Amino acid sequence: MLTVFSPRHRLHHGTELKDGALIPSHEEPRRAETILARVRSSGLGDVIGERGFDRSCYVAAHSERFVRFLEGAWQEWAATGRTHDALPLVWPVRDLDARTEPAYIDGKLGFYAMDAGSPIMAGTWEAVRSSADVALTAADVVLDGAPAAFALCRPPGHHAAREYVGGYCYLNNAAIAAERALRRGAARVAILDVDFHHGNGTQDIFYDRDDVLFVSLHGDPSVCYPYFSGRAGERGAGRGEGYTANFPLPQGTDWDGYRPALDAALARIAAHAPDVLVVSLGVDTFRHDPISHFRLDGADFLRLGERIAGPGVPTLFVMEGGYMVDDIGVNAVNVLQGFEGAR
Ligand code: OKP
Ligand code: ZN
Repeated sequence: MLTVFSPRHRLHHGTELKDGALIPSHEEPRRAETILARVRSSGLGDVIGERGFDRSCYVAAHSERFVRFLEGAWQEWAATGRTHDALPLVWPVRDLDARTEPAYIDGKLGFYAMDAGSPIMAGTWEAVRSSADVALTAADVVLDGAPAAFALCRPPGHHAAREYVGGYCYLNNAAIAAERALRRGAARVAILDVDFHHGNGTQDIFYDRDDVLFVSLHGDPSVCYPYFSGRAGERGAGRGEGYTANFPLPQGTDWDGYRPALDAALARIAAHAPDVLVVSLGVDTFRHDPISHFRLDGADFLRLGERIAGPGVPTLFVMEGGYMVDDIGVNAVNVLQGFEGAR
């Protein structure tokens, strides 16, 4: 299958708060470079660059004012004389005013964030935009008739909601690709999120809709990030009722525990009869992932890809998480090769 990749991801490498210190983020450039190297050495297929897309493609999944904030945040921050990463420190929780956009950058940073996991630096917007363009380009490959494509996105996107960043994510690449599919004529889209963490942002964007089914397998949010979404009782709202399906699984889940939930997720997807399947592909379910708590091994990722091929739907893989960088290339490409071998 074709891979879409942009070297512009390198313009973003932020810091994160961990164990009382600001350290270089686990979401580092070497992640995408390692996957790219494995794509090439494995002979998966050709690698192409991203095309440019109009910002209306991002606004399809986000609000206009949120996209405007992302475009200008670094300039507003730098204009105050600061040169280090922009991070939020105040959030409008519960009965605080979560509707009115503050005028000052420090207020905006908290207003448009769920956590301090998505720092903004000088190159962040260009990298973020390139990541969304990678997803859009790969979506077009599938919509033009290819059975599958791989969007080697970085930074990831599934924690980014209609109006906030979080968890290393800024624009929701998978949601933007799903909107592209609808705009180009698909009647129904399904998103399968196999990243270890719940895709709260994708869920938020499609929660009240019945055209995009969102199905996620993830660590139980009562003990795993992002803590405040991903419970089994979250099933959608209004006409979207029944079009969100969450499979929270215990810490320590291995393939034997994962497979039945995966099969139930795939059965729900088949019932939706999607024209396009978007897979939010995180490989932080790996047993040696430094920030996650499942126990899949390398061969399990081949099996995961095989099963995803089951519904026989044109499939767009969008890269999300995975932080054991030495193994991320093999694990991600194993999913893609498992898929190719089974279809
Ligand atoms: C992004 B993606 C837990 C810290 C969590 C944020 C994790 C974001 C994961 N000790 N920090 O879903 O892979
Ligand atoms: Zn993750």
